[in-house]
Amino acid sequence: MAEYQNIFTQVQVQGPAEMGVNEEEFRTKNASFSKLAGVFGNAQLGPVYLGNMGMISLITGLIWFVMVGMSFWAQADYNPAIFMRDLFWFSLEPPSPGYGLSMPPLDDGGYYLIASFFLLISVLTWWVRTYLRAEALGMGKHVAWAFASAIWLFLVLGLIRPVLIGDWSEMVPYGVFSHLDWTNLFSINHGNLFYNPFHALSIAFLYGSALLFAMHGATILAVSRFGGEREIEQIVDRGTASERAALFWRWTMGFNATMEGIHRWAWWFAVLTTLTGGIGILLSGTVVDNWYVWAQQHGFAPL
Ligand code: 07D
Ligand code: 07D
Repeated sequence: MAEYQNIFTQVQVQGPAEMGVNEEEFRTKNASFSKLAGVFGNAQLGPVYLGNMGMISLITGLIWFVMVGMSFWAQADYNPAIFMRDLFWFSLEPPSPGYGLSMPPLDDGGYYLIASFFLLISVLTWWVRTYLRAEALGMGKHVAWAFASAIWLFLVLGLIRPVLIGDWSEMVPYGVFSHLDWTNLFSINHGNLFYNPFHALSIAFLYGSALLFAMHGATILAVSRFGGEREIEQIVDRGTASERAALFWRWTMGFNATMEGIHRWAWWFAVLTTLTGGIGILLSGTVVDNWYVWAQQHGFAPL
């Protein structure tokens, strides 16, 4: 009756809350249960580890968020209806060009730079948190290093490239559509980013990540009736869900990943998306000004 359990047919069993190993002072003391959370993942919520890095990250992240929100609030002329109506169109802009790397007046990017400082601290301390929590659990640091790849692109966009060019005005504005306008303008300013091979690589890894995610997710769900999601117990035995999943791909494509290998594929595709992306952005305006002209010179755009 309760054999085949996936998101549609699952039975949620609930025991006492699992509080985790080594009670630590930085962990909250209580846990609760949510049936809805259980549909998507584990039904137990909490305890959560706070710790120094977590607290610094949350507080500085909140300061950034409130500073951006206060700017939007002023742009709405302190009118709640306008604030809600135009929320996606407000923008906290970086300094105007010309200030170089000096501190501009508060109302011409100075406030933006202070907010950016808090965002930087928030993202970096969250990275340290992922590293330290993994270490505390005796885990590998794979999550932290994957996150570091995203942070690489984030740092190139907002810190490294502006510093190399020597002007804070190169930074990305904080706003829903304004950051899309910035992205579009970046491409136009550098002669169409489609001719940047690192942008192309980044896209291939992004699309590849989606493809791998779909293939792996689908494969495991398709063998969940044989217990395929219990990966470790599956690897060594014959006739298991794992073996069927592998055979499925060997029969359809002539090649199959292993239970370990598929996760390495997924990790590398995701990591390479932002790793190659960051290289592409770093080169734009520093080494290569116009990617279309560059492509013409290198024989893959018509002269
Ligand atoms: C689903 C995990 C949850 C995260 C979410 C994002 C904030 C920002 C702050 C309004 C997949 C939370 C968002 C906290 C609120 C203010 C001031 C991750 C998931 C839900 N973008 N971008 C979005 C960021 C850049 C681009 C959405 C951040 C580059 C395009 C969201 C950064 C360029 C499109 C967002 C960043 C770029 C988006 C959904 C940082 C080139 C969209 C994101 C810090 C890479 C899409 C209206 C999402 C959209 C979108 C956040 C950087 C391009 C607001 C935090 C400069 C083309 N971006 N973005 O789901 O709908 O991510 O935009 O670098 O089409 Mg962006
Ligand atoms: C932004 C990593 C940093 C984020 C961090 C998260 C918080 C919030 C809160 C959880 C996303 C911090 C989080 C603070 C936490 C909560 C609640 C990752 C980020 C650390 N492009 N394009 C890419 C495509 C065009 C342009 C990458 C496609 C046009 C620019 C990707 C197309 C023009 C940049 C990609 C297309 C243009 C990019 C991003 C198609 C505009 C970049 C990968 C089909 C008109 C970025 C080298 C990513 C990059 C980038 C895809 C078109 C501009 C592969 C599919 C030609 C300026 N583009 N693009 O993972 O790396 O981002 O480029 O047309 O900077 Mg592009």
